[in-house]
Amino acid sequence: MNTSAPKTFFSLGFAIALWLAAPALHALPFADTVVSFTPGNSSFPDSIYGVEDDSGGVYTGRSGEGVFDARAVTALDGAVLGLGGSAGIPGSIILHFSSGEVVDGPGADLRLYDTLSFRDGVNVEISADGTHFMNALFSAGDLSYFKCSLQQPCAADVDIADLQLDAFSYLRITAAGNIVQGFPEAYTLDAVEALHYRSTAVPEPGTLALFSLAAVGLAFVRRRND
Ligand SMILES: [Ca+2]
Repeated sequence: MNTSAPKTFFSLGFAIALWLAAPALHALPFADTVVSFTPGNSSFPDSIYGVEDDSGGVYTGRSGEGVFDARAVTALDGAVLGLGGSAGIPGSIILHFSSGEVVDGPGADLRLYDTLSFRDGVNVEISADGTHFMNALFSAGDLSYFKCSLQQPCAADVDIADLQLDAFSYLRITAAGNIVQGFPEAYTLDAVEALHYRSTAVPEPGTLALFSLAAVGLAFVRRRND
């Protein structure tokens, strides 16, 4: 009697179920919502904040000097928002993870991506409620380095291990330290990624069904192997 065929079938079913469920479980958690954006003041009347699109057609939002579009900072695609702020008030943006929160894990927990030219200075504050923020990172930047790109992003990492906050879903990014002048001015943010994340979203029915299928398949395979 050939018993290998059913086993193979259920193993395959289990593998497919896991494969289908994986994208839903491990979708890259980028900050997906812009709560507010306050452009900085510029010492150059014609070189201010705005969106620079170097995505090669991937980004479909608006771009240009003096333009703000939330889509520029909610996907890692080579489209960036220059916050502005070479004179007076530095530009500042508040972002939110709407379906979960960043938590503490080994090493860095949050990563900012600057993918355009200069390694601009930046200050990062985090908040659990969107109202009370605490300092989490200051990076002075380095304007002698100007090779930040989508292929080789300039990352700014935040580790919350030593902060008195176990989890957060809001962050405020403010131009600071060394600020480049000229469009797009100051810190050029592409996207913000959670490296350690706890989802608060309810799994979709489809995902649950796939898990059930996987569990049944696994139980069946184990029984046959006993
Ligand atoms: Ca982007």
